[in-house]
Amino acid sequence: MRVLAINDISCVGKCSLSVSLPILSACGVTCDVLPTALLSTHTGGFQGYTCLDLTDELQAILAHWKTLGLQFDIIYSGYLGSIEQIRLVSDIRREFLKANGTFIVDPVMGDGGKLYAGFTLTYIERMRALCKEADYVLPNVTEACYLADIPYEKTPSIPLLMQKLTTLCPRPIVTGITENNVISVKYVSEYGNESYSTKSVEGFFHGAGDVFSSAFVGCLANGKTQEQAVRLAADFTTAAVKRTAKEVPDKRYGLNFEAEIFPFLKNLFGEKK
Ligand code: PXL
Repeated sequence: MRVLAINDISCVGKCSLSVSLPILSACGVTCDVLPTALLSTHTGGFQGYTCLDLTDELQAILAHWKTLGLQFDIIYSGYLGSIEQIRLVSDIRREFLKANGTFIVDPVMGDGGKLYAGFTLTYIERMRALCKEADYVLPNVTEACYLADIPYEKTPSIPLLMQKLTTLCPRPIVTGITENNVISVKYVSEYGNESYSTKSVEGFFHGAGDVFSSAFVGCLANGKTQEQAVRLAADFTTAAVKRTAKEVPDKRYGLNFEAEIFPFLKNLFGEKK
């Protein structure tokens, strides 16, 4: 099983590739990487971070890969620094995804009701088009509202949100919906709208979306169903968030997910979920 993770490398702050690589490897999956940008830290809360856009290098890497005839079972995209990179990811899907492969888009654009630095309305428009090519999209609630073109609410109307998102992608999975001490993942199955909730922890936890998405991909790569993958990934993320709330004073430095990998793997490989 070969997964291609397309995402940035934030050298410090535990998000994107520095989260996907360890989690997918722990899941027993080959994680090949296509780094979209190199940042000194992620952009959430640090001042003065550096960012090297790698678009030109991506073209050279892809040209080389073509000569190798590489094909992937799963392509999973995350933080894309520019509209040009969105177009490139669409090309990569067409050229490098196996005929029966799975394309998963985490439309990383914002959180807490706001877009991250550098993202624009045109970017959102292009991201909608990329979502139309995906088998699964994994927005948080902020990204979901932007994609669905509805005003941001912490707890939006789920039927409306899911109905709008399914016009983009048949299987939207929206993370981080908080209500009355629980945090839920809302998703769509063949039976309609579904929800999986765990106990919420007060506060904002950087990189939680990347931990969830990477674990979800790792579970699918191991043959789990969508529902099983949602549950396993949500339990893992919640456990990491709980631990981080107790152990990590500065939440910009990301989740202590490493300490929860072993229990996650026990659930993934050992127990029925
Ligand atoms: O975790 C999402 C993310 C990924 N990559 C970069 C980011 C962020 C969120 O702020 O800044 C560079």
